[in-house]
Amino acid sequence: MFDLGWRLFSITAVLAIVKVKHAIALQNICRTSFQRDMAYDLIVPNDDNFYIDSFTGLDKIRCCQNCHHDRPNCLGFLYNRHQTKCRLLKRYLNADNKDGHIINDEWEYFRITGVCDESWQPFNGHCYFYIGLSLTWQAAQEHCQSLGSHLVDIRSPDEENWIKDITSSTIWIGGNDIENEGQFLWSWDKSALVYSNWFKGEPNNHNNEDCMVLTSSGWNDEKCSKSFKFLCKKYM
Ligand SMILES: [Ca+2]
Ligand SMILES: [Ca+2]
Repeated sequence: MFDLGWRLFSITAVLAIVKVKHAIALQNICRTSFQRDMAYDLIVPNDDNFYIDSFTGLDKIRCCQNCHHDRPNCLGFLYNRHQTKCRLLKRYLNADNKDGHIINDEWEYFRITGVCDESWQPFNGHCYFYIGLSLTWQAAQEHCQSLGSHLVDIRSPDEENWIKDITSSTIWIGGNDIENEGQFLWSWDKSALVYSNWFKGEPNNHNNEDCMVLTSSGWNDEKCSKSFKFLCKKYM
């Protein structure tokens, strides 16, 4: 009798250890393969085309595991801690998605992380490539597009400071007011500037300036036909 009890205890203990090891492995996957993207927390797109699947009653680790198992289809997930809701995403959230979304501060957004290709430098879920060649704004944008990226958009002071650290002079950035004078948009996704750091007196449209540059003292509008070095940006 004692022997049977001891065996049952041993089996239970082994199963518990296996379970703990499995949980730790899952946590590691979630820590190394996914990154919280605070820029798009709270945003829950209405469009069903964003979602692979939705679950209720899962903890965050299980939600992450489901996304991990459905790679490469699953590019991230939205998790609501209070309602234990999990929504697997087949599209990245970006500024485009700010139309037709619900704002709800209970939702956290996690995206898959990756490693940047050679010559590209990682920062906060994106890869950046400084091109030390001076081109017109349009040619710079086309060059970035040929690399599967776009002329850099700047979404926060942190990002701007990081960009200044890896570039050394005035560079083109990816916004212009070509379509509507005075209404600057990031050209790759046509989104408005949520963050800006214009130099005093800028943008001044001096002799019809429509393309944006980043200088050491702030942003400026410049003639699109001028030539500057530039920085390309893409998602990991
Ligand atoms: Ca202008
Ligand atoms: Ca100007």
